[in-house]
Amino acid sequence: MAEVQLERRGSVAVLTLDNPPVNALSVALLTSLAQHLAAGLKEPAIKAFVLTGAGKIFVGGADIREFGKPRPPDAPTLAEIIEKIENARVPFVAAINGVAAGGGLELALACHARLAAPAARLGLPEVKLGLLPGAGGTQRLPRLVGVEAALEMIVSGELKPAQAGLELGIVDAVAGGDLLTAAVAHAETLAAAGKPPRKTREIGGKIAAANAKPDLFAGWRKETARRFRGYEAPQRCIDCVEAAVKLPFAEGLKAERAAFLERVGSEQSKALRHVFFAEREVAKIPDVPPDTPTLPIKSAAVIGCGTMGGGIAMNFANAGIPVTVVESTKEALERGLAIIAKNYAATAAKGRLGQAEMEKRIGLIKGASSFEEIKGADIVIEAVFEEMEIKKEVFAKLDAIAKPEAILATNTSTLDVDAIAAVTKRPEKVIGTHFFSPANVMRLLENVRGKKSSKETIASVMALSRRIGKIGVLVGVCDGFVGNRMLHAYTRQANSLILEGALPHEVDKVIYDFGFPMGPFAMGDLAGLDVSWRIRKRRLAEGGDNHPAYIVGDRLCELGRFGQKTGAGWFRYEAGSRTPVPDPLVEELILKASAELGITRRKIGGEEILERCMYPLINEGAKILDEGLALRASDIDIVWINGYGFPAYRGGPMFYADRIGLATIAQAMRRLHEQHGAILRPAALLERLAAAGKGFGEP
Ligand code: T1G
Ligand code: NAD
Repeated sequence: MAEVQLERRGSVAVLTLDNPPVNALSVALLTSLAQHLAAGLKEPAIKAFVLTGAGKIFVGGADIREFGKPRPPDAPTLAEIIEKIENARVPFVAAINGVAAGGGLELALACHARLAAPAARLGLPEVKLGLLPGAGGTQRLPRLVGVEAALEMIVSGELKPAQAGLELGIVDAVAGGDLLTAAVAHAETLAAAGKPPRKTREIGGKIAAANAKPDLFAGWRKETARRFRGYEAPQRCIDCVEAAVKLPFAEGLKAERAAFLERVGSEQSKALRHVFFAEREVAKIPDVPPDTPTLPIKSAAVIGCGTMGGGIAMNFANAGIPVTVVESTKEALERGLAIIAKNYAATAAKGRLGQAEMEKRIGLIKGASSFEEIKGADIVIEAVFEEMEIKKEVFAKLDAIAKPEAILATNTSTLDVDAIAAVTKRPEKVIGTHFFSPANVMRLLENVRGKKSSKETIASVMALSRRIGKIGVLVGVCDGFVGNRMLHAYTRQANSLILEGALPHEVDKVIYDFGFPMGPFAMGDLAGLDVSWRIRKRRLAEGGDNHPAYIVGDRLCELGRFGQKTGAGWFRYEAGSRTPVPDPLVEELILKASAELGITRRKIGGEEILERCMYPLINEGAKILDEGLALRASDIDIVWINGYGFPAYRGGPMFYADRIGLATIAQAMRRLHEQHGAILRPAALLERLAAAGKGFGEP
């Protein structure tokens, strides 16, 4: 039950905010706090207050689940409580015992002093929820840390460690010993000083300094528009900090409040709040309870040190786990290890990794050319060529050599994990761990559950995903799993559109403007057109349909145009540049293919391009959900946001579909089905939910 506990320590009242798991400032907690304040501030024997949080967290902010929900009319607001604290007759000291985020930090900023535990972290991450600090954070933080430091914290939403909080001037001290004791002593000192408590709102020096830089905000708006392209909240944050500089405190506070209320109702904030909870839901597997035992992973091995293997190995080293990479030849091994060292050196050169830490990580990666050397590994991840026979051969050898409890995982992007597991005597220990390129950077990890993967194996790789800094999403076995299967539906339509009348740069512009980092053709050039060409040829060899949509893509590959790595693909690339340049030769190939297929080219507008690319992708997501190959629609959103650059401020494809309305999407799919045939038949689940007036997000 959310409540505030009161403990008297002499003349100091300690108020502990208790609302597990993160002491979110729910209506219930704020009500309890308001009651204690009302009583305590009337109690003359109380000379000071200390605020702290129960457990390991100070306060995780306002209760995000309550946004947009009706509030009891007489419920106290955070802003009202903050006013009471800042204007109190006695000093308030915040004892920041852990994370102080959002409204939690705003509460601390209203106190008259702040002490932090060494492990505490402080920040205003509201912008990540499409919001802005709505309880004085944009007005009080600049007064404490200066305008530019405040802009950096509020626009990025990053949490700062306690020591940085001290250096910035947010906290007055980092308490090495018992925090509460230090805070009570500090409160007694302030009370004994007999001076009116220092109000953050009255600290003006650092604000005034900003007036000397007239272009400050224009510069921040320009840079922020580039850094957070498409996101609305960062700009609103800048508006509010500017108000702190340009307006008297009370006016600034009003401006912030109005901006905050506009944000709460915005589509982008609804989408980003959905993403916040979706990122936490992915870890919950209905039939794998949280207390399922997991295999301790103390050492790892990676088979194949090519494009993916090297990045995968770096993830383990980055998490402090010793890892051995095995290659088929000495040259390939040396090449792979050299690329790893080069990647680390590049990160260090950007100042994002210290020399000692770099050497430590490289030291954790060992090369080997025989499987014998990895027989002690707790998990082995295979990342060899995408050929079934080679993978089966590797798994049969691993099964014979690896210790019985070891997990054997495959990084295949399309092949049947069950077929691979079947060549081992431990299919319960086999699972897919589908990383995304570059594997040491992309946050997404599709964990592919085989028919026989045990709950322990699943729980172990889901826990490992978090440990190596990935978002693990559990998916089922099918061709391309969740991400690549939907990608296939999307790129197929993009390829059809250029045969019907559009050009690659036109399609890419629509998708770029929608919020993706790049369109499907530039993305193909980045990933390498030969990768999907090889998969198409395999599918054809397995009796798959030879749809003409890829006719131009195939011809580019036959010409050796594999994209950036060959200097040309759908676009041309100047030496040393990654900027796609439209190429008349490609346009010629496209016009020729249209003519060959007897297609009369037509003008295709942006709306049609967007619909034709996004709706079939969503439709494929509906099929995947219906087949039970994804646990929730929000899991699909997390796959697409973290693996394919779907704009998070649109919530992911399934959330985006729900905002448009499934009836609209179903109707459009029916039209596309009529025009383009069975490949675009509306998914049964889409039709069912549309008919029921429901969304993918509803149970
Ligand atoms: N409200 C409601 N639920 C929350 C929550 C919050 N603020 N923060 C976390 N949870 C839930 C979360 O969904 C999960 O639930 C559980 O708590 C544990 O979370 C006026 C308007 C604090 C750093 O943006 O960043 O204040 O899945 O797994 O890894 O200006 O949670 O178990 O059911 O993330 O230890 C601003 C959000 C709010 C911070 C802890 N605050 N939280 O990380 O735990 S807006 C934030 C976090 C605001 C004011 C404005 C992290 C954390 P479940 P967890 P963690
Ligand atoms: P790659 O060709 O870059 O690397 C494969 C490496 O495996 C080569 O270095 C090769 O020497 C080595 N190898 C082959 N047979 C071996 C054996 N028997 N023992 C040891 N090493 C062996 O390929 P890649 O792009 O890294 O792809 C590897 C796997 O990851 C494939 O299954 C692919 O589908 C998958 N994948 C690739 C990407 C991507 O974007 N490239 C993304 C996700 C998954």
